[in-house]
Amino acid sequence: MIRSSYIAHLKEGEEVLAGFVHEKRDLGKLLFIILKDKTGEIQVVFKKNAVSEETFKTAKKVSRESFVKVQGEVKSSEKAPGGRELIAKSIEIINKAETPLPIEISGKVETNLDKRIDWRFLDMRRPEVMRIFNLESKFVKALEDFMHDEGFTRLFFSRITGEATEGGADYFPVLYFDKEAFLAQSPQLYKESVLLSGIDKVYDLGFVYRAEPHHTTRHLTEFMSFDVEFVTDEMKDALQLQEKLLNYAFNKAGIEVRIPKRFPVVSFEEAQEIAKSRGAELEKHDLTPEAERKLGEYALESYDSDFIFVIDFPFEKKPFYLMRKENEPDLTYSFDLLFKGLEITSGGLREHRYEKRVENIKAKGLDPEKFDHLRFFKYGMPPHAGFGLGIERVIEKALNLSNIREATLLPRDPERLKP
Ligand code: AMO
Repeated sequence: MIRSSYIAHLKEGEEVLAGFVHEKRDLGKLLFIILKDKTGEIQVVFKKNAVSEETFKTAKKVSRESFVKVQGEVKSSEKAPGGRELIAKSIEIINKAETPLPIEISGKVETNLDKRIDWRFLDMRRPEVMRIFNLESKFVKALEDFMHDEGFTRLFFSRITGEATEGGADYFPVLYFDKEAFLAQSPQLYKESVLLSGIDKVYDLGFVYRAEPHHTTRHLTEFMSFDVEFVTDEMKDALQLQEKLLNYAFNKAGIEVRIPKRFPVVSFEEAQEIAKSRGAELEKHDLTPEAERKLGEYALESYDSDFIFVIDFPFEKKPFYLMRKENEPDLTYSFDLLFKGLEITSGGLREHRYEKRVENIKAKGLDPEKFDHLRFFKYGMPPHAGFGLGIERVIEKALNLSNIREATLLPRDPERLKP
């Protein structure tokens, strides 16, 4: 038996605990070890006269962050942190930690992020780091629960593809025998095409890949994309679905954010004006990161909301698969959702009509012959909409972290492939 209880669930009486030595204090005849596991910490007391000489010696020499098993009696104690302590009878060093530690994990001194990620699994022994990934796990479970309750089917789309999903650039080529292949930039063309089957609500969750040589706090080359697609002929259904989904998931995961039932919505044109009036540099056909931040401030000040939709983006900077507006073909039925001033989802109403879709591809200067999925669009494709949500960005913003890498277990960027 490795343990009789986790630390947070201890009852008074005899217990066996296993965990890491967080801290050691040697007072001569008394020795304190702060033992931690994933649930919490407890003070373990070794009294020289109450344990064997062997036990006391072992406790004295154990190095910080070693994995140990201790047996003893849990007693309530007013002086002990957390109101209880373990009076030790024995200790076993199951696996010792080398000294010195490669990074500081006591929380007393900050190690820089890059170094921490070099040692990610050790870094996770800090409760505030562990918390990030526990919250992510809860949040994702809530997303999935919601989708199932709403009648969505979870499908698994391949991440090896012969099609450049998002329009052509920024893909990782793969050595695939004698063929040209890429790591998928998104399951976009599959999640749309499958609607031909009769399944009318689908989601997928998995890594996607972008060979963007960015060195920013919001870009990864591999990120977890929550992809949703469903049959509808109105974009507003996709906005509403996101409102309900995010309200449910944040609430279920116990993450506190300013989230109204209905999110404010502004058009791209209005968004540009708002950002400009707040001093942001603009780009003609897209929101700059600075404009996104200004819109985040605007949403908070005007609507007490951490969320705001921007809709109707120019076709110029949006992918070919979006439907262009009937009377304003330079614009698309599209949206981005900003959370605390950062884009966390994008999507829209898609072009489901074969001929128009081909036109869109050509308008982007792309060759329809290169898009295998098009053939499915000839056989009764229903109108549809959907979106993709970047999990790491949501967690980063939800916890007010300053870099997407903080919210990514094993970040991949142009420099990093380890661990
Ligand atoms: P898009 O490329 O906007 O859309 O991506 C969707 C969401 O994914 C996140 N994201 C990223 N996260 C980390 N690093 C990156 N390099 C990165 N790029 C994007 C963002 C973004 O909002 N197929 C469409 C979605 C759709 O229309 O359904 C797509 O991939 O949170």
